[in-house]
Amino acid sequence: MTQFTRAITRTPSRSLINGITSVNLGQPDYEKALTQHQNYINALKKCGLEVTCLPPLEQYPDSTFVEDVALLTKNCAIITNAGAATRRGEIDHIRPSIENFYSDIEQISAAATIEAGDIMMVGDHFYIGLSERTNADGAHQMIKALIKHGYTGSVINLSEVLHLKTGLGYLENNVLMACGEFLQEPEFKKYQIIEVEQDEAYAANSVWINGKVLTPKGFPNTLAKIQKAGFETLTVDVSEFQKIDGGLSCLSLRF
Ligand code: CIR
Repeated sequence: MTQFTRAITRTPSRSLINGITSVNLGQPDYEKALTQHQNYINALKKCGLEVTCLPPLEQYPDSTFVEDVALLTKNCAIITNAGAATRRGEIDHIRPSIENFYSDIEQISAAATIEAGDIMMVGDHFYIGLSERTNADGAHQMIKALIKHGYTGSVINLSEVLHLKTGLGYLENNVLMACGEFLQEPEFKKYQIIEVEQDEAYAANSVWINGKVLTPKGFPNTLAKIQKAGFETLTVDVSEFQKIDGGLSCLSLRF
């Protein structure tokens, strides 16, 4: 079971209110987002992580979602190439902070696109979602880089949600939270599934960190299911990030 020691986050920029969105929940309230972000960092610290918080990037409204621009593992760091054109420049700003922790950094090359919200780690295996943001070439390059560093990878098709982890969260111990299209996925039959109902779909993106499960506030049925499965939970309000399609996992790189 992977134990994490560190996390990287980025303070939301004022431009956050113009982040890409597919939901109709209104614009985020910036001041509220800042408070929620601070509470999120505090929750990461409660899970035992040392958090490096990077400064806001006004030119990139979605740059607080640092998870998408890199994959950090015990063995390697791989910088992605965002599928969303407005997010591509974020990689140049994440690199210096990653260089503080990794000496050998891989980079997915242009034309191939992949966002790490589409990557779910299960032990030494990485599932990669083929989505609007992640193409086959991106997945292929990522799997090649992972194999080079002692891991394996495979692809999962998705069509209903933004990223693979929008509808999935691996809680270790063979337990997988799943919603919607992923409930029928043959590849996931081997896991103990916690089914997330459609009206609580946002809570499928809950995150296991060092024995605790971080889960978004406001989804009581899913919270009860996670607790019933034996996990200690920590709930954080991230309503302002939900308004621009951001889940709990995408607000940090954990390694
Ligand atoms: C975007 O569309 O890129 C952002 N508004 C949300 C990114 C969420 N990231 C994630 O789920 N890993």
